[in-house]
Amino acid sequence: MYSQGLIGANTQAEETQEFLDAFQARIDAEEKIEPNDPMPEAYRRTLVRMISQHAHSEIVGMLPEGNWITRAPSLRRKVALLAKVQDEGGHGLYLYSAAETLGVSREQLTEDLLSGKAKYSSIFNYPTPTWADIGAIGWLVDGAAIMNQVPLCRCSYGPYARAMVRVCKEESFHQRQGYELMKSLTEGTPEQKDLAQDALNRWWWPSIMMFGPSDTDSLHSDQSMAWKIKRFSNDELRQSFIDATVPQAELIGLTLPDPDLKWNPDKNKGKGGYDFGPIDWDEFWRVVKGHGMMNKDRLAARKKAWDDGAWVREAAVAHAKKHANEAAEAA
Ligand code: BYC
Repeated sequence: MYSQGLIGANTQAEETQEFLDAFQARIDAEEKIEPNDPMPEAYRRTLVRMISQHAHSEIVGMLPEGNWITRAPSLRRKVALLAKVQDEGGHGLYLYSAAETLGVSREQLTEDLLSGKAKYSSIFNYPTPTWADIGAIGWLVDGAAIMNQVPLCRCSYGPYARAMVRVCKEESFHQRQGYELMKSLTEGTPEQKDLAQDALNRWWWPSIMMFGPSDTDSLHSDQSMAWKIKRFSNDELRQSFIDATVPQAELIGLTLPDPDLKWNPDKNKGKGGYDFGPIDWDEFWRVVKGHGMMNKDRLAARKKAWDDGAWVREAAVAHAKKHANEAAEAA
């Protein structure tokens, strides 16, 4: 999508009040900011943080589902799961390319992930012990991702916004395959229905946490919304996700593991919405800080893939150099 040739493009500007006001005016006029445009350093850093965190999440997100490819219960399920996991890999590559347009190399982004400096979504630090987890991830995790990412198609930074369009279309397919899988389990034997309920019990709260800390504790939301990187706050998106998902659970006869869940007709400016129970923010921060069930395994898998792939990167560079030399000699 983009070439590494953009790395090093000088987008820095002297951040006078006049420059900052003119930049904000472009944002307010809904103009897209493009890679070579001058931008405040904090805007660039926010995007590198967010896009790289998103890219890492897509790639790490291949691991919990990849765990089940060899054990999918039918050819149809295997093909769908393979396609989904492959899509996530593609999303990661799009997003790394979008981050590279901000002047940071993929090597640097990977180093930041492996050293723990960069984050990836908390949700991928939970294990997938049963086949029903594949349904729960598609339905809930991809469902939450769509809720968060559709507004990102209108993000002020052009490359991120454009990458999101295709990503959201694919996430929509992922969400449907997950929900259809859960529906099939609920229509099966009592044991299969129990598997689906158990997976929902384990994935519901972590999915709710994916949207990030509550608005009162969110560090970056205000500035990111002023820059139109984010269009809705973490709590607004979380509420929309809950409101959309509760009827889906009811339709397939599953119970959400929250005794406080209750329709409130006065919520959402009178449109109605669900009240829900307290979120365990201690658990969220524990997982984000590296102490979830699978954090160590996930990073170890990424490190192994990076180390094992060193020869491929070296060969690609050698091949490119050889061709560049041949082209120079022919000229
Ligand atoms: N996990 O100020 P806040 C997918 C961090 S992939 C970990 O509200 P912001 C999929 C946050 O980074 C889904 N950390 O931050 C793939 C910040 O710490 P730092 C990934 C989290 O950026 C495969 C601190 O908490 N989606 O869908 O304004 C298969 C304070 O938060 C989390 C994206 O990345 C978390 N859940 O808002 C299936 C979407 N939440 O960085 C599916 C793009 C917060 O200051 N990202 N933190 O150290 C976003 O929309 C926003 O970055 C967030 C957070 C809503 C996630």
